[in-house]
Amino acid sequence: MEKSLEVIYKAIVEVERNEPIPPLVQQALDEGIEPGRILDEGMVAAMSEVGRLFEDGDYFVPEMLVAARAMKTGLVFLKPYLVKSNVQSSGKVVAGTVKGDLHDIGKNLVCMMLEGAAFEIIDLGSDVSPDQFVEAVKSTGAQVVAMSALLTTTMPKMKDTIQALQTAGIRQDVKVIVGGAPLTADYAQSIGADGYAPDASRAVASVKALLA
Ligand code: B1M
Repeated sequence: MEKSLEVIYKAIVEVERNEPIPPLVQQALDEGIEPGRILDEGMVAAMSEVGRLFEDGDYFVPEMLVAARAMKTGLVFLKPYLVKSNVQSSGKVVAGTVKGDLHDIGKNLVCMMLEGAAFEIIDLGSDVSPDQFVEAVKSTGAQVVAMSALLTTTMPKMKDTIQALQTAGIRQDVKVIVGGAPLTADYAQSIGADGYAPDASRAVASVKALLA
């Protein structure tokens, strides 16, 4: 791995250093490293390591928070390089992390990638209730609902949201795509979602396929 990617990785994992990420990202870009590699090998890999350290009891919530904040500043900086501007909208997507779940980095990444593919994003944020998803679809006429969950305990909220769309009589008007670390394609199918993607770039491919 190039030195500058390693530096980004370490700056996120070694939270006590509190090192600003954007200048490090700029350095990697200046060296000609592709934005996608900076994201995957520098930033996303670092968050996985933070997760492992948390699992092992070496890190606690405060460390995860510092790492998440660092990752977010890096993502905001990298966004213009990941998102190409397009003119014509490919469709509207209502996106959010489900009720009870505050993890929004993966969801933000999915939103960014969709934006880059010319989708109009209505980002409801995190901790989004089934009713909020329903209201957003009604008020925007979105064709897609994109839900993220990072906790095994909040995954069932995806099913509740699909049920709420059904109850509101608008389930047939939208395609539902789900994702997040604990999810699988089988789980997505079992709750009646139309699509599943393991990462942000495949989320774009999946949404495009669903609307084709
Ligand atoms: Co929490 N957390 N966390 N956390 N956290 C995990 C998820 C955990 C796996 C850590 C661990 O134990 N190893 C664990 C969940 C265990 C489980 O449920 N089985 C966990 C826990 C337990 C918790 C708390 C309960 C801890 C506590 O309080 N005791 C708590 C819950 C709070 C809540 O939500 N109610 C909690 C809190 C937090 C912080 C707030 C501190 C922070 C989140 C900050 C934020 O997001 N704003 C945090 C973090 C940072 C993590 C880890 C370390 C990193 C998550 C992340 O951002 N990854 C995480 C460990 C891990 O995942 N390895 C962990 C990077 C991101 C790019 O990946 O989100 O997976 P990810 O997104 C991917 C794919 O999943 C996919 O695309 C992205 C990549 O391209 N994807 C989609 C995501 N959404 C998609 C939607 C799609 C398609 C693809 O279509 C719509």
